[in-house]
Amino acid sequence: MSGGGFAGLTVATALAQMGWSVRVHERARELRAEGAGIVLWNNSLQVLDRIGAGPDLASRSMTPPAYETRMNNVIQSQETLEGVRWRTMTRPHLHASLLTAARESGVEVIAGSEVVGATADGTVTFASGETAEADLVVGADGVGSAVRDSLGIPLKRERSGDGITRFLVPRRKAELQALEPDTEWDNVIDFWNLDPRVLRILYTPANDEELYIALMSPSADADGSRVPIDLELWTSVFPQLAPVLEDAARIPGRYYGYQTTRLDRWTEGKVALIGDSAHAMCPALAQGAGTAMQNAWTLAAAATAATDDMPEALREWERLERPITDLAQDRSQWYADTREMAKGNQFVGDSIRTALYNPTDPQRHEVTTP
Ligand code: FAD
Ligand code: 5PR
Repeated sequence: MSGGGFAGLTVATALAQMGWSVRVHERARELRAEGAGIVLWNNSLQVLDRIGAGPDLASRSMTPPAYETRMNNVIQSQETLEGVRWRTMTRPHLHASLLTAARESGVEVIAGSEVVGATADGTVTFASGETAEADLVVGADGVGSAVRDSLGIPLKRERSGDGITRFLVPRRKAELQALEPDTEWDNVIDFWNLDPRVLRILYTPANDEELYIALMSPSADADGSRVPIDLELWTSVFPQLAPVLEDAARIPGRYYGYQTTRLDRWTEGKVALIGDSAHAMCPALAQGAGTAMQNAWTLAAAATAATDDMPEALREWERLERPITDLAQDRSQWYADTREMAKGNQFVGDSIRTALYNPTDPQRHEVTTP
């Protein structure tokens, strides 16, 4: 395994539980998640349940009463997502739950170990100059994947005009309530402003104490995309969020431009790619990590079921599993390009199909609707 992020830890844990001996090589010296908060849906929550990380995570995450969308502070929709499993949480909590599950399953996680490449026959080369042989190599090393690049798989990268800066700050619910008493501050609230200026704040409670906020602006807007944030600008547009923006302004922050990468293929011989290394996507539908964990599970199951021809088993895995990820990637790109999310009521039809998918259901490819 190259990479100890959400994809790498999930596939490692699933494989170990299926009887494999697994080693994760993580470049960073410290095992922890960067970034702020995250939203997960049924497709990844099913996988977390199956690998035993569900209860630990459930105690440190929440399901808000509704996913609300506002335009110029006017409510467009409050989607209660009846019957849909979804949870919000912090990235450090998700990472810690996965790391615990991995270790309890016997996965060996080696920090400070950088992979520089792999070959189709299952040879991995490390920055130290050492090499290792494996029956299966997984490139879960993120959007800049060294494993992917070393295989020379052709890819297309698309950058969007908008981007986002993310923060984890204290909830300050009572202060927010005082400023806007009629608001349900446990909701996810997507505050859009398109006219006269494109500025948006996605407000996501992650648990009782922590709030995830994502501040979006076009990269061409120098003040909107500045870090640390321009507090005066953001509070002038979103005065009801002033208490939490003041906290965010004290954090350095990093502006991240939306991007999508699409690969010709996800596998090469005994090597498979999952997560951002294979299918980095815009965050609109909150499915980057979700599809990473979904594909981690299905890859582990497909590799375990493989008889003698691993490369063929991996190709078949991609053929079966890729369309549902491509769908999320295409829809997310479309939302990022059009900003259609600002209209609300987004979690319907094709935009919720990937979220509802259950990668652990053995019958999943027989029951999909035409
Ligand atoms: P990463 O998390 O990037 O992990 C890769 C790991 O590999 C890292 O630990 C890295 O240090 C390591 N590594 C890299 N190179 C090497 C190497 N050469 N050798 C060894 N190790 C290496 N997704 C959701 O599902 N829900 C959301 O709400 C959501 N919100 C998002 C918001 C934003 C603004 C962005 C940018 C993304 C969001 N995503 C979301 C997407 C999600 O963050 C990613 O899709 C997910 O983190 C991908 O996981 P990964 O394990 O593939 O990659
Ligand atoms: N949804 C989520 C998210 O984190 C972002 C977006 C949508 C959960 C960005 O941070 O559209 O940018 C988005």
